[in-house]
Amino acid sequence: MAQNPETLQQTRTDWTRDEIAALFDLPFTELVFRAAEVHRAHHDAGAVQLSTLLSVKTGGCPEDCGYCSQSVKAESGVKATKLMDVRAVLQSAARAKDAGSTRFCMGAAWRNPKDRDMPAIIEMVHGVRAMGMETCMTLGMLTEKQADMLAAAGLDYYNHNIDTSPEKYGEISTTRTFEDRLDTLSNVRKAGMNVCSGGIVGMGEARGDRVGFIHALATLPEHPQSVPINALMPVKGTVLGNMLEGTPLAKIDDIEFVRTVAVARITMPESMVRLSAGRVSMSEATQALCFMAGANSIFSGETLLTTENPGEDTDAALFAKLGLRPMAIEELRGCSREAAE
Ligand code: SAM
Ligand code: DTB
Ligand code: SF4
Repeated sequence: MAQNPETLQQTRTDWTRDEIAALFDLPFTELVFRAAEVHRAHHDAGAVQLSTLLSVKTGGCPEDCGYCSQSVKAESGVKATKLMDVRAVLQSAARAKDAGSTRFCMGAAWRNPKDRDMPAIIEMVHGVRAMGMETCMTLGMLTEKQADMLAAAGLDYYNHNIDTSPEKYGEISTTRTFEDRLDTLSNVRKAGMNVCSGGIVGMGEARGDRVGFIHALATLPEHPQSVPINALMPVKGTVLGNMLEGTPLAKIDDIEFVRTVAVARITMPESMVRLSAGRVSMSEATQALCFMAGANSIFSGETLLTTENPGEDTDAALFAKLGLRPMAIEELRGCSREAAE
């Protein structure tokens, strides 16, 4: 059978917006079929990685991201906390490992980490790494020096999302720029860590913004090794939660969400594409289409950072129904930069 050209071609960072728009425009079944081909050429389509999130410092964030429950500007009822104790973080990581997670992602609601926070953060990385899980952190903007410190501590991935297209970005956050996000990604890459960067679909953006969002990721100097695709979790009291409530834009169309996953898979063939926030409002069939279209990781457990997630039993039942298995840690080595070098 003749294969589609995307399946065989080299990984490219020279995608044009027109090419990406043309992928989005394909008939749905053709798009998903092509994405599934690319997926199979680069990954084991029968395995999905389980990742666990922990909010190690919640709320009170000085930034004004319109989607986020943790911004000081949001009236979401999320209580601000201090940075958690290292011991409590490691207990939580051990529970995640017991539940089958191979990746532990720690998030802090900061504009950027302060120097005084770094020793505890580094201890967290050491402790989780010693358990044999992949480590990921998302702590806001990083200087070159902070990125180097985290890399030296052995942090595998740093998550910093571009969230949407460069054009739409100013409507979503005014306290930082799209360029600021790219600068941190560059510091992370230069420090030798894997980049985790993706964004949110369903913030009332146009198809063209989704094209611009994928284009910005797929034309970075290197593809992010990890690409989380979140569906907006509308939170009451946030700018976007309030603005979209009761409108037709309150939930992204499932087919359009799957299209975004498929285009991410085709344009960034080697990356882990993560079906992230928003699964609580997705049917089993929509999630199955996301896996078909190349998503190969989910967040496990009942809570993301502050919002709801399906929970382990529900996901175990879904995996059983679909004949999927949780990815083992040994299967992940090929994705790490260290292994590639
Ligand atoms: N403060 C850090 C930062 O902004 O990079 C890290 C934490 S932030 C909560 C991590 C990512 O979660 C955001 O970039 C956004 O993509 C996603 N996120 C936050 N709130 C969300 C929501 N309500 N629905 C979907 N995704 C969300
Ligand atoms: C990402 O892209 N999604 C995760 C992780 N990176 C840190 C966070 C989702 C958060 C959803 C909203 C909440 O729970 O507050
Ligand atoms: Fe703060 Fe991150 Fe939430 Fe923006 S997304 S308000 S930076 S915690």
